[in-house]
Amino acid sequence: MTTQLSLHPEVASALRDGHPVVALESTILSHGLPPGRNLDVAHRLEQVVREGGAVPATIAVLDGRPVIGLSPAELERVCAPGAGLDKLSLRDLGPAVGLGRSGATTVAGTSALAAAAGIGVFATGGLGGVHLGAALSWDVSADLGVLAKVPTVVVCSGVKSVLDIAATLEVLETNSVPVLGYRTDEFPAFYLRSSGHPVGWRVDDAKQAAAVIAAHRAYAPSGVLLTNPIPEQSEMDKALHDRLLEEGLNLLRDNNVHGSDVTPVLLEHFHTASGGASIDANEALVLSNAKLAAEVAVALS
Ligand code: PSU
Ligand code: MN
Repeated sequence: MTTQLSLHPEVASALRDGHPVVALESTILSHGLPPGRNLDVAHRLEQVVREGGAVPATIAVLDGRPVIGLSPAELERVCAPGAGLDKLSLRDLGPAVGLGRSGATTVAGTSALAAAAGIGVFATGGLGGVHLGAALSWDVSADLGVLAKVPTVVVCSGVKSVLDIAATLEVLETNSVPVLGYRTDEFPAFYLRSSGHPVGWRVDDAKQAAAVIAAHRAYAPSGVLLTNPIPEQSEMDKALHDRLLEEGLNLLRDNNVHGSDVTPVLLEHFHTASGGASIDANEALVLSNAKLAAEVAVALS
């Protein structure tokens, strides 16, 4: 058993030379998107990061090895139908590595491994947050607590509207995580551009974002949330979105879905019940986030 990170040679040399690197997560591939579509998205994400002038590092744990920068064969393995990978938050990394298991990393797991590798910028789709009814269920994603402790910039499209957005923003404030809106004054709601909740600060280009991030790092140990609304032409129809959300919440309740299954079950309902429209939206927003993350990584380097 080794706890050492397994860095892709290209990622290792980029980090050594101070070239920009962007981390990408694997849970969105294994648990968030259907097989068939996920591998295509995985490739396009890496391509967008390269076109932006940075080196992509998709992160997962394979056979007990924390891999920073999956090879093409490893990407295929993570995206394979029936890959049966566990969903690894930060607390699961020790067990997965210690027991030689394989799993896809969430925002929490990916942020921690990226920081350990010296990668400061990470792109994903949606951050985990405070679930509706959390006052009773205590279901608050570890993503929030991890952002409080690791200095990673997470570029995302906010959190899904299935979460309690107001409460999520409160927890981010408690944890001293600045929330930046990229060309917006409102916190984005994943499939929709706006949530009605204001962000603390707005930045209008990658240079401004980098200046804020560099200054934040001088004073605080926490990460930064850079929120980027889904591109206008890809935004979901609001009425369809609201209907799927209500159905999805009923589905969770009727089937007694809890814990780490909540997010994947809900996403799956959106994907099937929208006839794939939500997959197109998901893909568009995560690609847009990867592009922005590369710009920010370049501006920071
Ligand atoms: N939001 C999405 N798609 C996803 C996730 C979130 O729209 O795939 C994944 C991310 O990996 C995130 C995790 O870190 O779900 C949050 O899970 P939980 O709420 O169980 O902490
Ligand atoms: Mn949870």
